[in-house]
Amino acid sequence: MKENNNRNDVNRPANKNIKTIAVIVVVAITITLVISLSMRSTTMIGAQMGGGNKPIIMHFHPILTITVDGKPMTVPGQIGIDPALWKDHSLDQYGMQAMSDGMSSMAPLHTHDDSGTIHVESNTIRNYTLGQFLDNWGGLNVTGKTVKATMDGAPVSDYKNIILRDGEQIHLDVTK
Ligand SMILES: [Cu+2]
Repeated sequence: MKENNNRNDVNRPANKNIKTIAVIVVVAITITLVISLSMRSTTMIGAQMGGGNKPIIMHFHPILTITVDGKPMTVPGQIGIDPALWKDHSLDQYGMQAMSDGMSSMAPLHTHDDSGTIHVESNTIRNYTLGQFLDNWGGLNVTGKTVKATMDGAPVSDYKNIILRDGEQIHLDVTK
């Protein structure tokens, strides 16, 4: 009995030490995780922000297709990026500013390719309209023409005021 008690007396501090070490290890792992996660998010925000850029907090993709006199018209890529396809600059403050690594600035409403996908990428939560995108592009001449619009297949009377939303399919039918 006495021997057993002695053994327990020896074992107890050993168990305590193991528990203490385990707690230290868990705390150390937690601290390492928290630091690496916060560093990663800092890097990500830094990459998106560049020089004086606010982070992009709104990013979604409506789709625009156009026919002019019955023929499909391509909505070009680089609208709101290529200066030749970036006619209106009144919304520039909500987009990406030019960065020191050579990444060019982008309007909050822009295209990357000619698929009709509009990229809405904004540093501010706010509504954008199709009219704003068309002004920004400056490449669709509707003077003296009739524009019939649908949004997700349903007719829309005031196409310029269509509010851009993710996945929305906008079609403009421009005729003489
Ligand atoms: Cu996008």
